[in-house]
Amino acid sequence: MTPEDVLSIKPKVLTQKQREFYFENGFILLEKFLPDSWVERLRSATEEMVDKSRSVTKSDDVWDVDKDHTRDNPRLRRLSSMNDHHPTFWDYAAAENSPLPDAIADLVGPDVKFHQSKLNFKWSQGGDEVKWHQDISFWPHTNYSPLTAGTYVYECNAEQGPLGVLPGSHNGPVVNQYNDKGQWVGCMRPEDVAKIDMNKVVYLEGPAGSITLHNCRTLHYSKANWSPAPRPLLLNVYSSADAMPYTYNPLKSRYYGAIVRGKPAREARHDPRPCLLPPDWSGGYTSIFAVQQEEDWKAGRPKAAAGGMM
Ligand SMILES: O=C(O)CCC(=O)C(=O)O
Repeated sequence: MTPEDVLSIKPKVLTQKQREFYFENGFILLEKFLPDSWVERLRSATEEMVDKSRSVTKSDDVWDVDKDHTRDNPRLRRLSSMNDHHPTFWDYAAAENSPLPDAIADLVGPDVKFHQSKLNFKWSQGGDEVKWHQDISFWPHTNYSPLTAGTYVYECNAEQGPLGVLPGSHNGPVVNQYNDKGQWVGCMRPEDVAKIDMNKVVYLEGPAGSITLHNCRTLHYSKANWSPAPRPLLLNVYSSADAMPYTYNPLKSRYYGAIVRGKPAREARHDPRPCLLPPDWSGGYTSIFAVQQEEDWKAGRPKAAAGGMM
């Protein structure tokens, strides 16, 4: 559906103004969108998972742990596909009584498909930055309806590394995310970052239960978290049902491709604009944190392992 088609359908939970803002700017912040009951459920699931991570000694397909992570002092970068690891997360991503998929339907149209999820912790006192990037070339689709919904489980203020977005960049080109050796680094080159007008960047801070929504072409980043509190951000990626991914998806989930609102597509919709391709990740991957720090390349791991499915 085009933005005009989406806008012609009555919204479920967003206002028409909010939808227009999203289409014009490529993002929107829904401050304190969630009722406290959802915030409490998500906090309790997050805390259970942090507790589980105490037995983790090194990063793997599920956990991306900080180098100082220990049983007594968990320090996490990411839990991949959190929806597969705690039922509350999937309820939130898909259930009839969750307001999140309704908000997505208001932006992509009534037929909504789930793509992937991760919980980025950005731990206190040094949780990694996420460098400037666009999401779509991590997981190209036949059209540009995919978007990422971020949920702040706790308050996120300026010191905690909130998401920073460049308004209108979703209408610009798809950027290069390979370094000058032709290696995938999942972020823009420094010389391209230098061209970004930082005065235009909008930081999406908010109280617990706030939702960030950004389009898959929108340029975004987040600074390191030097505050005393971690910043767990639940990230769920969705698209319209007629957007078909066409590269290998290393972020396995039993919910991959699930229709969470409406019905499956009969036809794929194709956007003619080109898209940068990621490497072939069929041999494995780590996470956006590892790939942007070039940890795999530095460790001499092979091409496929140096992926990083967001
Ligand atoms: O965790 C963050 O601050 C940003 C995450 C992000 O941009 C991503 O995973 O694509």
